[in-house]
Amino acid sequence: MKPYLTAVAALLMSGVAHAADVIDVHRDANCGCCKDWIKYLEANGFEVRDHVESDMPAVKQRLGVVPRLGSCHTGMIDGKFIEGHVPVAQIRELKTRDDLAGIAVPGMPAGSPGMNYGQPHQRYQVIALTVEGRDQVLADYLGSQPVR
Ligand SMILES: [Cu+2]
Repeated sequence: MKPYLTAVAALLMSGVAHAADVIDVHRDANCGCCKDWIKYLEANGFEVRDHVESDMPAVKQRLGVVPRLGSCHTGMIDGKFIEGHVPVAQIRELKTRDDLAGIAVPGMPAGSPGMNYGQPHQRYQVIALTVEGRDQVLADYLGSQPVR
């Protein structure tokens, strides 16, 4: 390969390697923990497009979040939802799973990413919704730590 072609190829490949994954986050204007989750995503290399909404229940319904999995904000990546304070490990897993419609941490458990306000950490699960509409447990956490 000619030197300049090698340089172009290297440039293209570095562009691919560094392209950040984009997450669209829908949230209410007054949600502080939603903003803290956005900061957490950005600190972990995701690019966030922030959408302030006036009717989150309507947004959730439109994006396919079933009420039993509901939390505060709703993220979207590659057409799949990320509901609530989901850790990045499961967001990366979601990207590889075309059998899933989305993932969720229902409620707002203390100690989950973006929910660190000094309360004792709670146990919680990351739950996936399959495209067939079934729940599937992806992970168990205590605060920011996986539990097995
Ligand atoms: Cu929250």
